[in-house]
Amino acid sequence: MAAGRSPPTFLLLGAAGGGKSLLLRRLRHIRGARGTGEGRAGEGAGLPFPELPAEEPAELGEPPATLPTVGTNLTDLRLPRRVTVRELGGCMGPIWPSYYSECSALLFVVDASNPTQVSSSCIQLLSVLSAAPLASVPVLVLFNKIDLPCYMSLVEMKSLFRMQDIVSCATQPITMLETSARDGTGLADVLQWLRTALKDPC
Ligand SMILES: Nc1nc2c(ncn2[C@@H]2O[C@H](COP(=O)(O)OP(=O)(O)OP(=O)(O)O)[C@@H](O)[C@H]2O)c(=O)[nH]1
Ligand SMILES: [Mg+2]
Repeated sequence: MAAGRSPPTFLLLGAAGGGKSLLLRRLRHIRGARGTGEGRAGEGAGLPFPELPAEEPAELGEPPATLPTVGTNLTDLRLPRRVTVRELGGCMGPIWPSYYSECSALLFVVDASNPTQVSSSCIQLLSVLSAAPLASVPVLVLFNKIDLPCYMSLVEMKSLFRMQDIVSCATQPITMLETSARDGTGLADVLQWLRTALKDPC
């Protein structure tokens, strides 16, 4: 990357309460090794924990408290290449499109423990996928909160979302993962996806 050029920006979207802020806090915590993961959103700098091995579920302890994101939450991660992840609060849905033009990759979080949010999340996802500026960005759909006893499995979520139809109609490459931002399940795979997306940002 040329000196002084801004790092690519990845957007983190999804309905309110799905777990975007906690996910970002956890990713920053994992990447806090060597002081390289620095938040910019006033939620504290990278913590001095060793980087967790990719194959191990993250031992992250109790989750830090998060507040609903009113506006945007910017976090820099080094993977080791620097990327800026911009979370847009679920309540900011009407202004999400203003940020699409700066987006190199997209993460979309769905609360897999909340059946009442499935249809609205599905509509939001379809709307995001049909946005022209996002036509060729890689997309990662995260079915989060799988630590909760009532969560819907990946098979169930794929079926409820009709993901097969969505994937076959979408112009973007779509990857799906199950995660728990609470206990760390799947976060190593999220980091791996981010690294791959960074190699070839749009
Ligand atoms: N059990 C469980 N709780 C989670 C998980 N991820 C987030 N939460 C909790 O869900 C609540 C909302 O999480 P946030 O990260 O603030 O949600 P958000 O998507 O950023 O919400 P907005 O900023 O309002 O769009 C918090 O109490 C989190 O601790 C998870 O994987 N499992
Ligand atoms: Mg948030």
